[in-house]
Amino acid sequence: MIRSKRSSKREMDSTTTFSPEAIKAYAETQIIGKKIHVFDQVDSTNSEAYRIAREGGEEGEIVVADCQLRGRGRLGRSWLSPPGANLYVSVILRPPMVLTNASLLTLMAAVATAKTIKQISGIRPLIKWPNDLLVHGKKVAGLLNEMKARAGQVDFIILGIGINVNMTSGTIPEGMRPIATSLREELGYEISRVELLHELMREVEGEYRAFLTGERERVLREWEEFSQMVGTVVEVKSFDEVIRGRVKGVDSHGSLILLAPDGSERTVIAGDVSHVRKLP
Ligand code: BT5
Repeated sequence: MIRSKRSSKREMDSTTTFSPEAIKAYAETQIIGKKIHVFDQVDSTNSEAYRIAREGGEEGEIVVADCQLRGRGRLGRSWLSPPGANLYVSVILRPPMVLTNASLLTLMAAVATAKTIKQISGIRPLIKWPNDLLVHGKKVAGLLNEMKARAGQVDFIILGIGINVNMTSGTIPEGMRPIATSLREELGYEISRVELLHELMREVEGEYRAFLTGERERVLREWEEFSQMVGTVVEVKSFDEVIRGRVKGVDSHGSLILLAPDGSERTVIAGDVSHVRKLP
């Protein structure tokens, strides 16, 4: 049943059709996408979702845009968001959890995004802690999670997910070409953004349900499988410090655990992994 729905969707959905009707049709999820806000363009889907959540938007509402005028990365960086090509999605969640566990949801979103890409394109991306998805060493997707808390409890979290789908290298500024790619660049053909979005909604819902029902360890193990960082030697730029060490894993708060050369253990809560090397 689902299969036939999907294949008929594939036929009617040209790879460039990204209409609200196509996006809203055939959505099979119960929580994620219970309400879908579709825009031709916004400053940032995260800013829009944050506004909606602050005004009472419910868990599972999502914001999707064809184009972002001021797509945001972390730490004030920007996210290249041309029209007609990629996915820019923000999901409102209201998990009953304390603030300190919130970064686990970044790992959960990374796993859901990696599974989506694998399912639709057959490409298995590598997750680079905390929020990058790489193919052949280049970034194909990025995550920006933002939240509002009250008295140590999460009020809402916005999962912001950007996937480079059909962007061609000609659209990517020259300076960014060595570090950015898209699924189309890797596959050599276009894929349907609508189909990718529906799969993303299913995967986020599946991972989020697992998360809520206490299967956090499973989500962490899936993250480790997709990241393949365990055992590698990395340098992490974290605030004003550069920390070197061998990756031991991620802890139950989503922090990266490193074994420093002196044998001590370091817990890194935020930062950029600037160098990854496999040791023999
Ligand atoms: C991220 O930041 O990777 C988070 C990206 C999140 C984007 C989504 S789209 C939907 C939602 N709404 C938003 O406004 N944002 C989210 P960061 O780790 O700081 O990486 C940013 C850096 O990646 C930039 O400084 C560039 O070097 C590079 N970059 C920018 N745009 C890119 C793109 N489209 N593809 C690959 N790399 C890009």
